[in-house]
Amino acid sequence: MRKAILFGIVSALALTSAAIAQTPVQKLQQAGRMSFQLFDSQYYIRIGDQCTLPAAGGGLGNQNPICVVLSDLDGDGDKLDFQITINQMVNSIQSNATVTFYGEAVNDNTVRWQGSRTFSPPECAFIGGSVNQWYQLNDVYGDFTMQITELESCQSDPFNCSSCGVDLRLATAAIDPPDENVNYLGFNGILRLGGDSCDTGGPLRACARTYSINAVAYSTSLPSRGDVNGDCTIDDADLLVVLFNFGNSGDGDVNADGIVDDADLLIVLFNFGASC
Ligand SMILES: [Ca+2]
Ligand SMILES: [Ca+2]
Ligand SMILES: [Ca+2]
Ligand SMILES: [Ca+2]
Repeated sequence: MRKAILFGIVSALALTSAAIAQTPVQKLQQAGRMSFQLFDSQYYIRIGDQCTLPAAGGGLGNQNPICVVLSDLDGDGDKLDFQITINQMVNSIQSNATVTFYGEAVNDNTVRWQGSRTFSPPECAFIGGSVNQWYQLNDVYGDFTMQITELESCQSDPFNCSSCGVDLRLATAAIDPPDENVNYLGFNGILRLGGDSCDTGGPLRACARTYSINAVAYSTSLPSRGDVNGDCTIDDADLLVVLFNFGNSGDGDVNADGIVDDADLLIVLFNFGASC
């Protein structure tokens, strides 16, 4: 009997260390959200049939922060995909058409997001700011990689997406000198110069890209540590969810292995009382 109890404790401890060894990418997936902002980044606009003639360039300016929901939109098992509008990508483009970005873990703390969409017929959007023209948008695309750092302490969410704090920070790498083919978002289409709609004005093939983008995001490790009900604290309410769903899947599956079991229970117990 004593031997059995001892064995139980030892295996529970082994299970605990195995169960809590989640990577930053796994923690992000369990959080299921991130607060994201694109800061001032280089851009160019090129014109002509092949979009080879430089027409404009400089700094894009800081874009508004956005609250991104992460889920598994392509069913590959990675809860790293998100959908945003073109206007959320670049605020001067007045289109609510959506683009889906699919995330892939490059390693334990790095995620690469790629997305593209072709519009047929073209998406008609007014571009404000220095462009100030109607635009027939044919393609939108993006490819960027962010690295996750675990913060030493909990901070309030700088972008105000959640009342819970954040302890994961994501950032694109600084690319110096800027490289057009690293970490970019782009738009290809036809400007209608001087027009008052997408059907009037002089058509001009124009391609825009912002590159070596400076993007920062925040998320939280709390759900991966046992905050099942999302109230920013790991306590008896979370424990009850795990116990209530024991043996099932879904709510209470803290380590996202498809089943609510003693591994999840141990994670909650191990982090009991933590909050952020
Ligand atoms: Ca996925
Ligand atoms: Ca994926
Ligand atoms: Ca909780
Ligand atoms: Ca589990």
